[in-house]
Amino acid sequence: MPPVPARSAMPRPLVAVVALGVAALAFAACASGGSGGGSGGGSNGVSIADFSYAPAALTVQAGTTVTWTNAGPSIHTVTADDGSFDSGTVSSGSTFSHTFATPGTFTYHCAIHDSMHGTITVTG
Ligand SMILES: [Cu+2]
Repeated sequence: MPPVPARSAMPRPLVAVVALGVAALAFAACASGGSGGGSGGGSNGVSIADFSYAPAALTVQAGTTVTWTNAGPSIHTVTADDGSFDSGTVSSGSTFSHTFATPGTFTYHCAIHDSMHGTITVTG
């Protein structure tokens, strides 16, 4: 009667839930891996708003062009700490792009606001 089928049916939904979870994780891993490794253009951006860079730390592959977009009302700069690149003034709504040809860690700051710092890590 009912007791036996009901008990044997219990594990199936649990297995399904676990399978869905694993599938979701696998999908997420594939998605992030795909956007990071493949096309190499267009998807590497840093937003400047509210006196900070977002994300403050970004990792890209060598040869990637990173574009900063000033999404706030104030003017900012994207200035390498070592002077290897400098946007000059980036006004509200404007962008600055720089191509990172060689691997390394590149720290930068806003020349106008001392508290604004960011890092681009370039992998080979
Ligand atoms: Cu600034």
